Amino acid sequence: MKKKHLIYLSIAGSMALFSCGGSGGEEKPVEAEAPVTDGIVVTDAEMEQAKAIYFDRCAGCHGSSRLGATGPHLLPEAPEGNPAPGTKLLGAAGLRAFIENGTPAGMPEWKGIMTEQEIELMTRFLQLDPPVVPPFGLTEMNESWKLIVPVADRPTKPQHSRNIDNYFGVIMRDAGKVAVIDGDTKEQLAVLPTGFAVHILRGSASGRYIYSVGRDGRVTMIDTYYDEPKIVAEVRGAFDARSVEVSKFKGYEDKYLVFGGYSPAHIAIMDAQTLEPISVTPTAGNACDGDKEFIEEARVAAIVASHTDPVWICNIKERGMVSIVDYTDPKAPQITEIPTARFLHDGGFDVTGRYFLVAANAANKIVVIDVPNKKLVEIIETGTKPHPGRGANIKNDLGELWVTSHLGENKLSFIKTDEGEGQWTVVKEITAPGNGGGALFVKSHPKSKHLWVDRTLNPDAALHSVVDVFDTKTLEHKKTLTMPEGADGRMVHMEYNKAGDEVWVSVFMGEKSAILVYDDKTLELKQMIQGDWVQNPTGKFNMYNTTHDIY
Ligand code: DHE
Repeated sequence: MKKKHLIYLSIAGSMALFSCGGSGGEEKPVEAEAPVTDGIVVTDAEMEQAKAIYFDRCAGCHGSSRLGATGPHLLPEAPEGNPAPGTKLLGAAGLRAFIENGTPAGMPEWKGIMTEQEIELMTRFLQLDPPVVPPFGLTEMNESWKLIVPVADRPTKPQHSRNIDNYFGVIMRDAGKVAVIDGDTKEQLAVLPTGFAVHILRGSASGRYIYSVGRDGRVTMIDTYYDEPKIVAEVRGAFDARSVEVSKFKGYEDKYLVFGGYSPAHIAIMDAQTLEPISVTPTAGNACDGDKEFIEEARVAAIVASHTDPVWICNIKERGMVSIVDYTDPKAPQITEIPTARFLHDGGFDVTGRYFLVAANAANKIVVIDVPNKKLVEIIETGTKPHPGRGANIKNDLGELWVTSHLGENKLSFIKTDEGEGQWTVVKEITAPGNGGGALFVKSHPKSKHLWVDRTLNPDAALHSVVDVFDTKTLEHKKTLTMPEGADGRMVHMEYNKAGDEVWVSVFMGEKSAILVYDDKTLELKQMIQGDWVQNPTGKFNMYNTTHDIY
């Protein structure tokens, strides 16, 4: 039996789920076929709810079209040659077991986060064919574009004497907001509505603007020259996205912005002063391991901007391609594709800024790219599902080392990046206290003697509510920092201040959200930032460190 459905690829439902305050961007109805399989009934209202839950909770790992990525496919019948069973074979009971308990390989347990009604609905929804994603291109982007303050009407110099370099942009994920905090005084300067579930922030090359990108594909541009930081432009680049960057090469500072779409999967270039869309390049194409497989859903994962060349490095997740995008002609960007490994996720530069290291987390590998020469250097086996964030650069007797944590096991891997014996190999592995993985991010700073790691997705509350600190010289474990009284939730994502003597950690997914500020020397808690505006904080981005890729 088939039934017509109006498909809204919107996030309105998921906003209700998260009790969001921000606006959700536009809805775009299209007619599409959404079959209802005999025996499994999903009403229209349930279909809308299930799509919103899937988009919000599942699409990141299993793909917008349920074709699989970091997680397996979730199609009713397994595609030929795919080892993961079809969802119809798993049935409601099998799907429920996965949803409720997660997996040791990194899928979180959703029991307690999703309600019983939501879990039950998903066990039905996932046995049906996935809904179709409507088109979204330059026309739709232009329609969504809002230039709130034209460049000529903006201040020509800061309206205040604060130290913008030490501003922190902090994502209040479930509120759909970004808070700007003065890192020197810890004063909250503004809490701005930026769209649903903002994922990351990046600083402009000049250090003036903050750009945010959300799961609703909205890019928001915040001007820090105002006494109270203010949104000056916004645009929607896709239905779903995770990454954004600006041009940083000399002569191109703050000129162009690149946006990576998850759904539809494309690279969009915009004017970095106004966010006016300039061009869109779909990322579909062949997989990295030959020309046998054409991949339509080729989502754009991490993006970094080279400081040494006029290029961005865009990572095409499902295809395992690292795309070097030359932005000198933004209307027709030259793209060099480097086949690497699947599925590319997150990464950062080595200490010199010449090499880019990215996790191919389904292959348990780290890929190294020589950016100026647009060449693959090495693909290094590290551990189960490496997840470095942007990684961390430290130095000790083993040399210059870039560090990654792992989602699927308790392991920190240290890759030697400087010349000499062992370059581009794992020269050391260590573990954190306790069992299992769940680490999402590592962080250090050139002025610090410490390496920090979280365990956010570990199922054990005793581990996901702490962060661990290691000595960068000896690589010995120094301290586990436990949840302070007055805060409750999981600890996630560390960020240094500009001076490199403070570390900010978020507490989210609990009863009492907080931003914890630690003294990096003593490892004592200096300050706990809370208030009704601190709602499930996730990523924190220091303006100077983010702009200059210091980690
Ligand atoms: Fe992230 C970075 C994708 C889940 C917090 N996340 C990234 C990047 C990608 C990505 C591609 C790299 C961006 C870049 O550098 O350009 N993240 C995804 C997902 O697809 C996934 C697995 C599921 C999803 O649906 O989003 C996912 N991420 C999460 C979370 O659950 C986190 C902890 C909280 C949240 O936002 O829901 C989370 N991701 C972050 C943060 C960064 C990030 C804080 C930036 C790290 C940095 O220091 O740059």
